[in-house]
Amino acid sequence: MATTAGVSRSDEWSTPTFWRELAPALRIEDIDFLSSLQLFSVDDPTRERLQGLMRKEGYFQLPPVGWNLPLEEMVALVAKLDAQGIPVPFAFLYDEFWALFIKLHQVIEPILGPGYMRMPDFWVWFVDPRRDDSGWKPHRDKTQPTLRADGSPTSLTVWLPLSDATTLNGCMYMVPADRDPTYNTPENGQWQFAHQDIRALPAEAGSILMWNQAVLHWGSHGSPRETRPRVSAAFEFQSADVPPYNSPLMAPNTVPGFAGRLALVGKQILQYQHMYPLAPEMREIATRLKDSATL
Ligand SMILES: O=C(O)CCC(=O)C(=O)O
Ligand SMILES: [Fe+2]
Repeated sequence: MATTAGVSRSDEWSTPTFWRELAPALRIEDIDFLSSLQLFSVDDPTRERLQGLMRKEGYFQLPPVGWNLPLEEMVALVAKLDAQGIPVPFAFLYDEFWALFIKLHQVIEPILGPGYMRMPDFWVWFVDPRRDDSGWKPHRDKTQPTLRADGSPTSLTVWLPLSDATTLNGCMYMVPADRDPTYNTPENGQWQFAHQDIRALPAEAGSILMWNQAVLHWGSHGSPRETRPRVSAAFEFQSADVPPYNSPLMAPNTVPGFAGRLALVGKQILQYQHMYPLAPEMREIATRLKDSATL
């Protein structure tokens, strides 16, 4: 049932004006900014090391890099969204959140191959340990086969901490592929790993984590002893030579316009509702937004 409040909120949320006023320090459809981003470069030995880690352990982590993006303002925006009861993936209305992933082009391409695509799958987390929040429970991002014969992936998840992710505010945990007896087997729904093989992945703000979509991982439960929330953003990508895992796929150097971003945010809220209780009013808004533009 459409409630009046829901309709007026989704009307308000449908205009860039509302979002520009909410976060004046961030950009929306600043074409000059988006077209002049400096991409990180990766040398040959690093590329080979990362490809090897992705095949062997199923993931890698890189220390903080100089993003040349306003990470603190991005964290402040996510906190503000959360405080106002706005689902935090609305952060992807702002250019800076797309810029993060565009800048990683040369890190992603060697893993997935030329012509790789961005999937319409992204999320943002605000894990507040003071209110007993957790990250996402244990899962594999895909249970169908997503690995080539040599172990390299046809899809991956890029996960970026914008604040420090610690063992007390819900950092990621991983069962490395080479320690997981059911990894890449038809029994991958049964988890048989040894507890000692679980790896904590604390990560400073600005670090880079990437994992293939077959590894088992989760965001942990925070402790109220920690006061700083864990803020992170993730996006998924796939190789060009396998059928789309979701649609619409996007070229990784393009960014949808404001209307397309709104529709994509609506899609995310609906497709990840198994991870969060979704209030009927929010489901209504997400549906309206998803249907508001052709994806
Ligand atoms: O951040 C989390 O808690 C979960 C992240 C995750 O599972 C993913 O991005 O694939
Ligand atoms: Fe995941």
